[in-house]
Amino acid sequence: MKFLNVGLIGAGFMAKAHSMAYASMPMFFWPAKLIPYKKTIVDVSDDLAQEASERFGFENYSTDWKAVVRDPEIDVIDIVTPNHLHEEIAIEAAKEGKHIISEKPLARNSEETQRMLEAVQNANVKNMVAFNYRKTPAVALAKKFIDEGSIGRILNFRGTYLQEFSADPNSPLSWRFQKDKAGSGALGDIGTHVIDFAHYLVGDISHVMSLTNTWIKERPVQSGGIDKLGTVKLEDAEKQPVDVDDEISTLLKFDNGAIGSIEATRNAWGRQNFLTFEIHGEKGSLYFNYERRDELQVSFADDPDDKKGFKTIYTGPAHPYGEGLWPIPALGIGYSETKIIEIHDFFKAIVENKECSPSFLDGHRIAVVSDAILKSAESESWVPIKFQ
Ligand code: NAI
Ligand code: 4PW
Repeated sequence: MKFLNVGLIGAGFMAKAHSMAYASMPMFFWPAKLIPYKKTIVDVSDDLAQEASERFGFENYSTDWKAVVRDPEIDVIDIVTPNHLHEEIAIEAAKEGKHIISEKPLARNSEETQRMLEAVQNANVKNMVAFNYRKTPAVALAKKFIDEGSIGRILNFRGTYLQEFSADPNSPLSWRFQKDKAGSGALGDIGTHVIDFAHYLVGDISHVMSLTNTWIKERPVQSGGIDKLGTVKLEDAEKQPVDVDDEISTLLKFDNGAIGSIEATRNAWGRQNFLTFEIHGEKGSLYFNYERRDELQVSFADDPDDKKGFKTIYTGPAHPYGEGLWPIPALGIGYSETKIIEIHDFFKAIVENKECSPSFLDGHRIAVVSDAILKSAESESWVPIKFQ
């Protein structure tokens, strides 16, 4: 049995999700040629790091990510810090020859992601960016149908990511609402997941024409600490200006001629994790909503006239990743399963010496599109996407 030692940098929300995935991956996908071992977890204070090591099951803890990146016993660096730290940690980890998985967005902007990409390419280490929603079996099934030609040439992609967690003006000015830490607002935080869907399912975006808005101009400051995603309100704290977008809306043109749109907001009362796509092709349509993530809705042009309309496929053993998940469709795919599949695919790429999907290159391309969306909103014009 071979183990790879993981150094996890950051001990908040995503540390919980990734630690569960490391523990569960071999229970779902067996036999496993490589098994993750939770070696060292890092956070900013001894108390936080020690508590996290006990809670998430790591052998060691540290407050010095540089020492962990340099530790010869560590094989994999997993970056689950706020976005402004991704670049430096990834570049140092690549120099040390570690395989790297980084949370999304890959970094704050495409200049940072370009440098990260060059670092992993120069070091020839495996690299994955954690756009986990594409690992949902129903999304992977949509990809399979598209690749098999089941809906023909794609005409239109319509994607949304709508949440309500920051609709309340007393929802704090945490790191997710600060440009120097996050890079952008709803765009980088959630819009990038939809850009990932668009690239994965349709192809490269060639042009964007976008609008952005910051509806809530100031918020009560949260100094440090994990972002509680709006679950805690700070009514009496000092307020400071918000310098990121609350909402983006963009039209798209794709290299292959398809057109489409993306909307993302964290200010939509009633919407929780409303991550959707609807794709129309010449021979059929597909619809997915993460709030009903066991399901893919499909409609095919050659369905008999009296049976036309969307039908629901509940993903299970017959579908992507079905061999490792639950034995009956609709028993329930959860957020954890998307992360377990992500870690499974990351380790499989290491074992088989193949490219990860999505890789840092994918994360960089998403950052280029994100930068273009901001530029388009500012210039009120179509902006072409230029990958370097
Ligand atoms: P969080 O606020 O819950 O936790 C971040 C942790 O990083 C905190 O414990 C903080 O103390 C620690 N940290 C800050 N500076 C550090 C340093 N220098 N060294 C070590 N630790 C440090 O944040 P969350 O929600 O876990 O987000 C982390 C990353 O994951 C972000 O890039 C975010 O965009 C991404 N994310 C991805 C999700 C997905 O669905 N793929 C979901 C949520 C977050
Ligand atoms: O990436 C996204 C986030 O940062 C997530 O998938 C959901 O929205 C959960 O946290 C935020």
